[in-house]
Amino acid sequence: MDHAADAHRTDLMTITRFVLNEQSKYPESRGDFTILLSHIVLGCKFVCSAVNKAGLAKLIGLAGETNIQGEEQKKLDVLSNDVFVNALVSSGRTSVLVSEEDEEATFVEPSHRGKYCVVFDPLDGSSNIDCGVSIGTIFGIYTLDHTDEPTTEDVLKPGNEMVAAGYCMYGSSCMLVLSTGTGVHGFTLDPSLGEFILTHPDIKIPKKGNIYSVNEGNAQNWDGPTTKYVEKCKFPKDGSPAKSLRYVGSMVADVHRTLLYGGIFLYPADKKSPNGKLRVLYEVFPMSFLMEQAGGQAFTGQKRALDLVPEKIHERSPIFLGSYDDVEEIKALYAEDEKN
Ligand code: FDP
Repeated sequence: MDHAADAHRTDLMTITRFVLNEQSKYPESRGDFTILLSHIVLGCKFVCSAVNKAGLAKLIGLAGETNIQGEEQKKLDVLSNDVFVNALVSSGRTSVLVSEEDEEATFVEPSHRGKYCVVFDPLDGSSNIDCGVSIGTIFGIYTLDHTDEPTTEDVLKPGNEMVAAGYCMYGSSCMLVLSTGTGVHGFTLDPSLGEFILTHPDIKIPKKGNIYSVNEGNAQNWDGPTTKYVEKCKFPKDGSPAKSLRYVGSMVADVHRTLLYGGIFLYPADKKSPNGKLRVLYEVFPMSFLMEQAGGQAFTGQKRALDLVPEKIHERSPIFLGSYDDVEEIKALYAEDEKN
């Protein structure tokens, strides 16, 4: 530990201080968003601690199994869901919650309702949980624009209506990346303080990158433009160097790397999954929101991802997101394909 450097860190920009600063720019603001965010932050800290202790605490395993004390063990994703639902409901600032873990939306009791709707995946990248690879929580926030009884229509809105989005990555460090529509900012959890500290202000994705990220095991089922694009990444004909392939298989980790290093993340449609795999509300929208806020793009193969209007809460969509120029290339291939 660098104690000398630590001694100089006396003016820390915590995530709460950051959001309060933002809030002070809007005199009419009553602090509801700050309160909501502090509950999301609490959920992230809890899940981070559970993920770190997973092996020790015997949290890994099937939901429904019992431990030696005869207590039911919860799988990490079930536990994370409970933590976030409780944190969001108890914030008193939400009315509708959509979680990847729950088939139906949760409608908050009138006594606890507030003006926000939150869509989230409490623990994304579940296939990586049991081997200790980075996983994360993804969230998107809408405002409720009426005082009538809330319905699922309140979250079946295009991503461009989100007021904030973010993710928390439980990796070699725990990092929360957030956008409230004024750029993208990264906060790293200082475990000794229990606080997320601003470490990556105003993240901008490089205009072009040299990494592509995709599950190439699905290549035999891809459509023409995706096949051509990946071929171009590997065998460029314009003299540029071939791109490197990196694929963790946890969306949060793959998107985080893409945001910081540049390049493109693809989860395309294929013959077996014509709508791709990733979920519109709590995977595609929040990550697309962050990418655009960082200067990149997000495209579905047909349109700007944030312009999709979901019809169902667990709807899926193909997604291509990342550096502006890299996404331009895949857009051009789809446009060409449409002409033929
Ligand atoms: P997982 O199935 O492990 O939960 O949507 C979930 C997700 O992971 C994403 O995090 C990840 O990007 C993608 O699926 C990985 O899918 P493949 O295993 O099909 O590549």
